[in-house]
Amino acid sequence: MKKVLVTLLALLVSVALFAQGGSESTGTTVLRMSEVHAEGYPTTLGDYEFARLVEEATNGRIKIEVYSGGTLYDQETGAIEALQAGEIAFARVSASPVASYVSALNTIQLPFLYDSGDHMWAVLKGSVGQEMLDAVQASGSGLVGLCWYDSGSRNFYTKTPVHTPDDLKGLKIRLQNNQMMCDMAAALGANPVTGIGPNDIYSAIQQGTIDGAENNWATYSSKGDYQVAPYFCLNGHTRVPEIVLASEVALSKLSAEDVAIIKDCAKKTMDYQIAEWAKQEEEHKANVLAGGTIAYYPTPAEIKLFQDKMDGVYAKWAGDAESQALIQRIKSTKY
Ligand code: BDP
Repeated sequence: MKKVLVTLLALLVSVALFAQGGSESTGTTVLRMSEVHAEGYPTTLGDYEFARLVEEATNGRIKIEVYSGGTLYDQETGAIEALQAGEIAFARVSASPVASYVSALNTIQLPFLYDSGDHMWAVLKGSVGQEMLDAVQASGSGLVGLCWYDSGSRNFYTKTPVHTPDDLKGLKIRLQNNQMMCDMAAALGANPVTGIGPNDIYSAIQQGTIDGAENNWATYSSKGDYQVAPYFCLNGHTRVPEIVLASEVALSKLSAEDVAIIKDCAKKTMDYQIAEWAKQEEEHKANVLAGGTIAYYPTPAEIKLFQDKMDGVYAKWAGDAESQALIQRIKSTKY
């Protein structure tokens, strides 16, 4: 009788494990992914879609756990270093801080480089986009570039109105951890401040550590920053794509087939994320405008005032022949 009970119990346990989609004997691998945005944000939705596709394509052998809201790393540089050390397997970050590790990425996020979102996507979905992902892997940084996500254009938001670069003079503006972006803000007359994670901008503005920051509609809205910096100047100084990164150390522990599945699944989530972005950008715009944001659309002449100050940035960061050739390819990309 005892023997029958034990056998029955063992059977029940194995059925339960099977229902969960994995057990030690089937070798489920759980991989962690870091994300600074909240649940429901377009990038976070992209992360979950990536996790879903990988789990489906590996019949549950690989599970990706998404840690949103910066719960693992509240600064993207922290997530990038964790990828390099193999502490986590994936992170969805902005391409901006990645350029500090893979300098080639600065060229594709130079100020006023693209005519529009369509232009940027024609570039990123074409040969340049793939070459840049390859450049991440070839850089020796320990990072592997999987795919691009949308993040619209970046604009200044402040406690006082900004219409032209003159209005930025002397303002302490939070920038992402990227020297080229700091040079851009300094060229416009602002005092760049780094080291503040995207979830801490609100309190930094409130406490007066900074006078403003720069970002897209969705981040400005979802982080609540519009409540403390109501002036949003749509100067569109950059288009910085998001990038899904993998850790070279983590991938080295998987089979070549599984790495290929992961790369393929990441690419398959791009159109989904881009569509979510487009939808939510409008919703976030409506949200902040209803919440008291004073949006200012600079005239073409005013935009030119911003653009004209970028010569030094281009000379320092894209003066070499390689960057010049890449800029040429980007400028001549049809869309
Ligand atoms: C947002 C990006 C996020 C960055 C943030 C920032 O989606 O990845 O961390 O900007 O400015 O647009 O730090």
